[in-house]
Amino acid sequence: NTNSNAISKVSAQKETAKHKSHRLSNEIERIVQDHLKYDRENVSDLWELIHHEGEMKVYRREVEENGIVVDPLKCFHTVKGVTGREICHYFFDPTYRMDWETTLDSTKVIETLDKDNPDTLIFFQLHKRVWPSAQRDSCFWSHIRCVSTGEEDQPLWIVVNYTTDHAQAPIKSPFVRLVANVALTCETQIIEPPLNPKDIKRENLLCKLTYVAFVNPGGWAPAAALRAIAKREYPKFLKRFTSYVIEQTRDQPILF
Ligand code: H15
Repeated sequence: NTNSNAISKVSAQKETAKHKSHRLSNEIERIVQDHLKYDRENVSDLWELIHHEGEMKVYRREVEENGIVVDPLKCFHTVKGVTGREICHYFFDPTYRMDWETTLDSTKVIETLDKDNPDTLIFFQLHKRVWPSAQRDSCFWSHIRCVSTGEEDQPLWIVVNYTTDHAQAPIKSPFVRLVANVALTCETQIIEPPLNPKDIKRENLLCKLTYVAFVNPGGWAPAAALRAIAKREYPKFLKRFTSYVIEQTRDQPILF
């Protein structure tokens, strides 16, 4: 089964600490540490709550750079019955991307940085043309990682998507390149833990999810349309994606 195969390849990093470094190692380390430091912090009053539905809260700050909308976005959500590892796995693995993504025309992996430890992939994606301006594409490294916290606690899982250049993905008009720094961080909680950890059922699982997105459209796009799309699409993504993970894992053994 490709599913458990991919999962076990990534989990290898939990056991063995040593990995080959590659041309992106330093950048990845810096960006991941930044996300681990700041993302789970609660929002200040500079953030506006733009969507609240059940456990889901979506915030944004209206920011423009040279007349281009680059609104930072931050979402908190709580998902029942799944682990952080499961959520991050389905977000990272290209096998499932088109099952839950509704804003893409295509996705392609153009490089696996370390084949012995495939925790970093380079994606080239074509985004659906959604507003009256040029179609966007993106090229980014995507990195998945498990971070140990205290002895008692479940580890954190994080996926970061960060724009990069690649010889196999030159910028070609009429496409405009999106610039992004996106992170999904997940924390698993065990509610009413049974005496024997082996007896943990899906109903004992709660996953605290944080999703942070800094996306620069890379060129002019109508501000009002862009903000309306973001306000609609991010909550839609969170609902669809988390429901997808619940559905996929429902009858599967729990992956901690
Ligand atoms: O995070 C999401 N999707 C991943 C996996 O496909 C890619 C994303 C990324 C976006 C842009 C560049 C690089 C990487 O991390 C879910 C994204 C939900 C998108 C909601 C649409 C908002 C539209 C307004 C901003 C323009 C960005 C277009 C996607």
